[in-house]
Amino acid sequence: MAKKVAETDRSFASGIRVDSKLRAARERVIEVAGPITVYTASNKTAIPGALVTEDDEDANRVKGYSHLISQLLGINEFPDGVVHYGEGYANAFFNGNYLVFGEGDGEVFGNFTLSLDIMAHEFGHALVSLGPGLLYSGESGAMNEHLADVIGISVQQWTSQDQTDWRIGEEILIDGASAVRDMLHPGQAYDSPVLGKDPQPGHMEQYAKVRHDNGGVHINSGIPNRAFALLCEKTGEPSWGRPLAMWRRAMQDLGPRSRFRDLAAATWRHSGGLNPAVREAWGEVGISI
Ligand code: ASN
Ligand code: ZN
Repeated sequence: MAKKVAETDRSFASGIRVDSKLRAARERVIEVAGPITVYTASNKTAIPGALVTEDDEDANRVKGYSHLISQLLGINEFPDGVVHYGEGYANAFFNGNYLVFGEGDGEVFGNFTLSLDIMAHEFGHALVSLGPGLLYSGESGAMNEHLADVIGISVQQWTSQDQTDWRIGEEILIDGASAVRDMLHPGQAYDSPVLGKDPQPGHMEQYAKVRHDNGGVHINSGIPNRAFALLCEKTGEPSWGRPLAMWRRAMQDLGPRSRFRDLAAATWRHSGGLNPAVREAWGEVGISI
């Protein structure tokens, strides 16, 4: 039943109904193995490596998270996962086929399987590559990053039923204070001697013209991220309800070289009764529709 609710497209428009069965499913997350098949790279970098054993904690978290992600998004097929990638590897990524997780360096970053929104973010990259195929550089790359964050935060907020937490990846930062990104307050996810200061802008006037990071894909994603968060804040709509539905539909209108303004226009076309708020949210980050 819960699965059916999540699978119908209508439910995205009306917001996911959270029935008690679904709530119970979330509480059992660690025990419920979702649709993913998980391998271990055994601290090497060959992908995928070998199938995990049942007592692999990292794999079991990833399996549980795949259940949540597939429930909210109504997805039956899932890319395979790889855990224990590399030695002290402080990142996670989607390589076009596999969702890959490092264990972290143990000093700044903990294990990358600890964060549901990071995993949902990587899964978001899989959706983007199957869908609009946004090129991973410059503005289209930043939009690729943004869409992955939208998927990440929506799964996270739906799971916790907490619409106030806009931070991505706080679970993997060992200092207990920082996060990888803050969608509502780009530029405020971290500020420390080890990490430096979060470079994300939240307005087109601060768009970073840089060469590194594929032309700032993890930097300029702050701009549309803030528009998405502002829309949810202004309307009181939970991210995982109508805003997520709009963004998923808008994604279908995009192509490899789309720009922020193309996404803004597409979300406006799919915004139904929320269109004044959509225009306002994009306007606040310097993108007029
Ligand atoms: N964790 C990063 C991401 O998914 C990895 C990368 O830079 N591709 O965005
Ligand atoms: Zn990413």
